[in-house]
Amino acid sequence: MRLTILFNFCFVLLLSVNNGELINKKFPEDFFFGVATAAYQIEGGWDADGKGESVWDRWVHTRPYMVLNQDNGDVACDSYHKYLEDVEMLKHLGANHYRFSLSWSRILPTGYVNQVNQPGVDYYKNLISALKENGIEPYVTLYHWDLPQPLQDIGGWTNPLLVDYFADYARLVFSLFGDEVKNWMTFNEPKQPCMNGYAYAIIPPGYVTNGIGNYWCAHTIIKAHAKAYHIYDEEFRATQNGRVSIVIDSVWYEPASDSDQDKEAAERKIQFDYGWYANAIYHPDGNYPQVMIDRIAERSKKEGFSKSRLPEFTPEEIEYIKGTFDFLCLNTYTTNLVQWTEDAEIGFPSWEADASVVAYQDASWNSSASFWLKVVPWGIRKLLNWVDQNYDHPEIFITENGFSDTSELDDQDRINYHAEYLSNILQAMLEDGVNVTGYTAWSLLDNFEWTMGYSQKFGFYQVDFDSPNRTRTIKKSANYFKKIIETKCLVDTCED
Ligand code: GBH
Repeated sequence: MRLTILFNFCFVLLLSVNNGELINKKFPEDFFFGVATAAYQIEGGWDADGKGESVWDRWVHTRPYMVLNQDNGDVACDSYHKYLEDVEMLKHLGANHYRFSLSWSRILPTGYVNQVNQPGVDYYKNLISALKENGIEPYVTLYHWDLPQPLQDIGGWTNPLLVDYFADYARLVFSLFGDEVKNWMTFNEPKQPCMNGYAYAIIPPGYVTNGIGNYWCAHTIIKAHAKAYHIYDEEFRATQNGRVSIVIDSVWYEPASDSDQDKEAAERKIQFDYGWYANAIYHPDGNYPQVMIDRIAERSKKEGFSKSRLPEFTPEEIEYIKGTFDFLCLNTYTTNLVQWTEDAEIGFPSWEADASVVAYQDASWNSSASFWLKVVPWGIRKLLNWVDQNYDHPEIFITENGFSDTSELDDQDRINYHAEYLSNILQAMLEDGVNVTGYTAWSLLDNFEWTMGYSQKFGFYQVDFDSPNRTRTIKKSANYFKKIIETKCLVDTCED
């Protein structure tokens, strides 16, 4: 009797998830499980071996108070020097793929293509070879927010010239790494730099241009993505046979009540948030969502502008941008509730006023260490269904999903998060017919969490940021994730 209790107790500890709520079916054998990072958040070596200055370097060096505890990414996890240790960790996990980003200014110190930094190229060549030797598929993002400073000095993403400069960079990296890299993502979460950088001024370039600059930022990025896609199509696809996409993030927006008004508001919000970037690329008709076009045009007119603050795509551009993805890459972490409200008064233009809805989180939802990240596992299933239905049943690859704490090796809450989110993903696949082919946990290791510095930890591995060695230590969640990758099963035993 005693033994049984003890056994059961250990059993529960080992399994370490509330099995009752988890689906006991298996993920398909060819499902991809991996982890993600981004260059500025892990590499360090900010000026090593000829690397140029990025907007993040400039930001943390000139306005250190803009990051919690004045942390910066000068050294970060020192992955520029310790990437082979990272590969060892990936091997331990049994990761099928590793999603990382290229630092544009490590490869092109000025941002322009006239000057290539060979040590930077070699760094990525070595990383990619080490991954391939170990059977880990590289999933490479070209832009995870670290714009070369010289391109900011000509206006950054509000300058349409960046379409061509990004295209030059894309062509170069396809030619350099495309024999090995078969999965490309042009941009990571463009909404984040466009909103936080061009509207809220909490990250570089620190502009307060809400309602105008953020719309131009998005406009340039969407066109730059499309151009890079076409370059791949025309110059590389035939010989390299890879695929290209863009990573767009969304939270799930759940109507706060059953009322038609709240439902309409929730739909409007996801169109203003996700559809803003996604519609032109993923929707069979292309272009911005009609609700954005109409509302912003109407408000701009009332505000006294001569035309809409939302830039227009020409009919040729709509055709050119539409369908520029080979699979759909989605980042998602959490859910918001949405309530209908009266339209904001005409006055100060902003994206929020243009949308005019109330979004909030339920105080009863479990928290992470990040104020915005509440644990709402059912939200991911609803979001997957929304994407499936709105964009014609695409192949969806989850490129980020994860949970923050404040550094625990016994990170049970992270285990529960991934288990419960994965369970809902599997239900979306098996019960709703959504075509999900991969899951990428954020993150391999604790890293520089932008405005929050090193205070919020997302890793399967802990990093000691006080030690010059940046010592990595495995967390309990790493072994849980390893087991999922091995067995394709979230619980102790799955039905076959
Ligand atoms: C992802 O963004 C990023 O791709 C990744 O780099 C990041 O580390 C990870 O999530 C975890 O955050 O504190 O007001 O600045 C997810 C969306 C956008 C959510 C920025 C947090 C910060 C809000 N994130 N947001 S604020």
